[in-house]
Amino acid sequence: MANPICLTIGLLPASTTPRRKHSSISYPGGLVAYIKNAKRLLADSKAGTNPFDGFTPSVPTGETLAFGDENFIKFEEAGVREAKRAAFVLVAGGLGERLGYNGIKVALPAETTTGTCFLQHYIESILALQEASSEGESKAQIPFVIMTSDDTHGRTLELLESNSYFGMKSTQVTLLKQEKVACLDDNDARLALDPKNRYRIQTKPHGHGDVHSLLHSSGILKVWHDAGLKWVLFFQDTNGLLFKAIPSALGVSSTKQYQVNSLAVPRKAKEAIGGITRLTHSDGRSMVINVEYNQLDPLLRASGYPDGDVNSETGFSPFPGNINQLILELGPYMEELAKTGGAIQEFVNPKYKDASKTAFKSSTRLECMMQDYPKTLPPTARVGFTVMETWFAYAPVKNNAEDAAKVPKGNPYHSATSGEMAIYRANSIILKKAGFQVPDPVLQVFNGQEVEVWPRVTWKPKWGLTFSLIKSKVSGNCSISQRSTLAIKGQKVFIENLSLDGALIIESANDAEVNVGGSVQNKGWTIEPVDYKDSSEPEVLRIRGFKFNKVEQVEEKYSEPGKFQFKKA
Ligand code: UGB
Repeated sequence: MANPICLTIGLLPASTTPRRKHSSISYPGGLVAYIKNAKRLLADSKAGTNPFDGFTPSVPTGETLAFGDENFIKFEEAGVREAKRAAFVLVAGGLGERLGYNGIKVALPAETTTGTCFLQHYIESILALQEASSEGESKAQIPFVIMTSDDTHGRTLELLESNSYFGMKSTQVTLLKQEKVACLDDNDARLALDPKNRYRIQTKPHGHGDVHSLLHSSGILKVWHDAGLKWVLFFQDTNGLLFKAIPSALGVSSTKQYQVNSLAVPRKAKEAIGGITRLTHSDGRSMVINVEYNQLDPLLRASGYPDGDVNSETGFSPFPGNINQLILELGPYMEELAKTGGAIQEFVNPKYKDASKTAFKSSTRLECMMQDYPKTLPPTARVGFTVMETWFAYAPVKNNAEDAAKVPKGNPYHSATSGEMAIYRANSIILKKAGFQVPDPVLQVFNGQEVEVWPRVTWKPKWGLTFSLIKSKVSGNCSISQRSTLAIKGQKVFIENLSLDGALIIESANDAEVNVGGSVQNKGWTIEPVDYKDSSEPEVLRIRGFKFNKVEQVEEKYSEPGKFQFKKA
């Protein structure tokens, strides 16, 4: 097994950050070793060598959570308690080639009702957890690491600095930059030249698996351990729903004492997310691990499933879909990395020109994946997974409009269109569970994708961190019409007997308590289609295929401390 390249830039040293590091830790054995490893992996790929030789796949069993039931609430409460002993790690070094967006993905609005970008949403969610977790105690500061790459580092830093770290203390945030690796032109691992500068070697990111070696070599894990932290939560750049699943998933980790807990959702066959699989070796070894989406079908076909990756009678693949949200117990994680140095098994995935597999369509490189971490663990390690319902846990923004429109009917689009609509859907369903009357959605097509359009409901994470919290803020007879927009931009906003048909935006300072009720009716915000080819529209709107026309709204702002009543007759 080869070791990954890693380079660390520790930024903003503080109590929970490692000492600043400028030296690069290069690929063990340097370029010579990289090329040697590449030759071996390329030869295996050409020969069609089965990386799972000797292993038989089967469907594993894990914890299944249904939003809002008794079990879920119990795990949410446990998770919130544990959060003060957690650190968060966002892997955000990816180019987002499939999305084709010009900016960094974390700067994209998760939804355009408030325009909150993914990074702001993530930070505000971590801060809400921090607040709830240490209530009544001295405030913990949850550390937040962002793994960047040359493609994303500068713009991520700029986004943070120009927005005052979205309310987080700058000392809580550490950026670790992953190094790129050399691209390869052919099966002999000849180095590819940069098409823009023929005097340079072309490079690309080495994959999200670099995060383990970077955390290890930066020294930050020890700092966290010494500070009494217990959990490290890894997540990806564009999932606007994820933090609805975090408290309960962390609760599962702590209650079940999982050293590794992977979050999963029901998976449609051939969906571009890996499958959580039990692999049992003929020598008796067994592990529960992600099998990446491009490897699952051939593995199944070679193991007595002649149809490969297909849906079962449930309409889903029997293998839960990996959403690459990992919760690791810090102590055992550190012990393991001390042995491996954070090295993660590499792979290569060349796109060949034809069946002879002699030439590539474009250059390739070695990669590694963060979810392969458990591969080196002993069989005694407590490795589990938690399956969540997709509607509240997973709606990534990965595909451009054209590719999303080609996704087979019934499979998720994973586009900016579906990602935003999924947030409104989840929030509407949650409000319904909390007692609101919410009508059925209507179906509309944007950028060639048919999506459910629910009332456009958004709230700040500190308002609705958990289901119990949301329920405590909604009472009486509340209703919202399908064409409505409701944006709750405050913490202590209590909704009682509200009937909303139009647009209502409530903003309040932390020490203002606002009771909202009565009948609000206005022309509201209409949804207008935007053609993704229409260059007169901003890219962030083109990629989702719609925009809001803010015709009329009620907007109330409470910036002073005190108790307030907003009630329309
Ligand atoms: N990323 C990095 O930080 N560095 C890199 O070098 C590459 C990526 P993609 P992918 O949950 O939807 C993963 O490209 O790799 C970051 C899982 O492997 O969005 O195709 C990048 O910025 C798959 O099993 O996804 O597929 C982003 O935040 C499945 O779980 C993250 O890594 C799938 O995600 C993922 O990169 C999914």
